[in-house]
Formats: sequence, structure tokens, C-alpha cells
Amino acid sequence: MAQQFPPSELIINDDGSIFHLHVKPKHLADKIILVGDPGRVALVASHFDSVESEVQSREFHSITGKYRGKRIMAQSTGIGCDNIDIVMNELDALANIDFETRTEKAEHRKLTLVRVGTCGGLQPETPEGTYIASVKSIGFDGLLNFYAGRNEASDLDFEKEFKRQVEWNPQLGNPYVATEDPVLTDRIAGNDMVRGVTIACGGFFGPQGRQLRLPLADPNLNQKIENFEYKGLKITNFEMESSALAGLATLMGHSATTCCMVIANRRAHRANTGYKSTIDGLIRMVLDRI
Ligand code: R1P
Ligand code: URA
Repeated sequence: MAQQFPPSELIINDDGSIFHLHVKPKHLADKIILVGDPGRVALVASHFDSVESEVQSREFHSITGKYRGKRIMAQSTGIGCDNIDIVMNELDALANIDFETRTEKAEHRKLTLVRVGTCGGLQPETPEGTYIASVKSIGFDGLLNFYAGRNEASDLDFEKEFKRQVEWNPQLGNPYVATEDPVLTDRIAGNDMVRGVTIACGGFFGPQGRQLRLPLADPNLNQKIENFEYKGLKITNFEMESSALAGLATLMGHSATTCCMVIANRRAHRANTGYKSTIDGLIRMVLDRI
């Protein structure tokens, strides 16, 4: 007898939708564009030729529709890897658990997920407006450490070398190194995105080395991150979701990647607050390539 997931573990709303996202299994699409900002979902969907469903609960806004013959779901995650834990587990449940029997379906359904986000640029070749495709994501967030497959999903050699070069303080938790699906990343990045290594942080300020009134535990960490190099790879950007997305997708058997537009140039101390219209260029690229 297959394992049944009890109502406390797999919470299904009275209308048959999944607990946080409020999405019903029939509205799940195989191709999903994830964005942080709930308002960005409407921007993605503004390019759809038709809309089949729309639902919003808390920071989770989702619209499923068709773009040039492709069925696509635009889903917001809100900010942070903790929310990615919710979104990935609930999307995976919609795909791979039968809500009637509460058991895993016999056949695995593989999802393709592309995150379209904003980020802070760390290298001279990543000024404001740059599109960065992540080939690896270093998780400062700790989320993957709670899952049994953590060591299989992390590039342990990269992880060790990262900790050595930046003189990692174990009090900050154990960082992991998740790898985006290389085939999907290549397709999304095309010839016009910078390929780089992203760090996903459990915060926007201290964890990304931003100092306002509170002093930082290691004021030199960002400098060491900028200087880090391993097998020709440099760390290009900071954001807050890519590591959990890549790591959980690997463990769950889905295909995922992240691409972000740089809105804060950490080296030149500049930021672009008017990015909401320019990120549309990145959205259109991803819609065409997903
Ligand atoms: C912080 O301002 C937020 O912006 C970035 C970060 O990852 C974080 O979620 O991404 P989004 O623009 O997709 O939200
Ligand atoms: N999002 C982040 O997480 N960091 C930045 O610097 C900009 C956007």
C-alpha cells in the first residue's frame, strides 16, 4: 500500500487547491516562470495570448495561460528561500501527488521552472541592466541542509573551496552549492546573458554585506566573495531564491534555472529603482526560450 500523506502534511483547501498557493491541480502547467514580486506576474501574463486561471493568496499570485502555443504558469514566490520551500513543495505536490488518494502518482511529472528576478551585481562586467544566468547558486540560506539528499545536491568540491577562499565562519551555517539544469540554463541564457555564480542570501542587508546602522560580523566578506575564483567561475551576483530553487529541483527531479537583471551595482554603489519596465525585456526572452 502506497504511503498516504495525512492532512497535516499535505494541506488541501476545501476547494481542492493546495494550501498556500491556492492553485488546483488542473491549473498547473509544465512550464513555470517564477518571480519574486507578485506584481511581476501580471507583467509576465500581459504577454499571454489567453488566460485560463488566476488566483492570489498572500504573496503567491499565479496566472496560467498560453503564450504562442505554450501553456505557461506565472507564479510569484515572494522574497526568500523559505518561500521557495513552500512554492516548490506545493508545485511538486500538484504535479506528483494524487489529491484524491493522497498518494504519490505512479508516473513522475517533470516541471520546467525558470526564475526571473532582480539582483545585485558584484563584478565589473555586471553593471545595472545586465542579465545574469546562474550556472551555480551558493546557498547562504541553509534550507537544503534540512533534506536528506543535501550532499548529493551540493557540489562538495566547490563548497570546500568556497569556504577556504572566503575564510567561512561556521557560525553562519553551512553554505551549499546547487547546480542549475545546464541544458535549460544554456537555452535560457542564449548569447546575450552573462553566465555566472549566484549567491542566494537569507537577507538583503547583513547577509549581502550591506551595512546601515548595524556593523557586520565580517566586513571583508564581500571583498573575498568578489575575488573568489574556481575552475574559471567567478561569483557574479547576490539575490535571495536561486539556491533553494536549484537544490530542491535537483532533489525532486525537476528542471530549474534562474536569470536575474542587475538593479544594484554593489561595486559602483549605484542602484536603478526604475527597473520595473526594463525587466520586461528579460521576461520576453524567457517566454520565448522556456
Ligand atoms: C529583494 O529585493 C528581492 O529581489 C530579488 C531578491 O531575490 C529578493 O526576492 O528578487 P525578486 O525581484 O524576484 O524578488
Ligand atoms: N535583490 C537582492 O537580493 N539584492 C540586490 O542587491 C538587488 C536585488
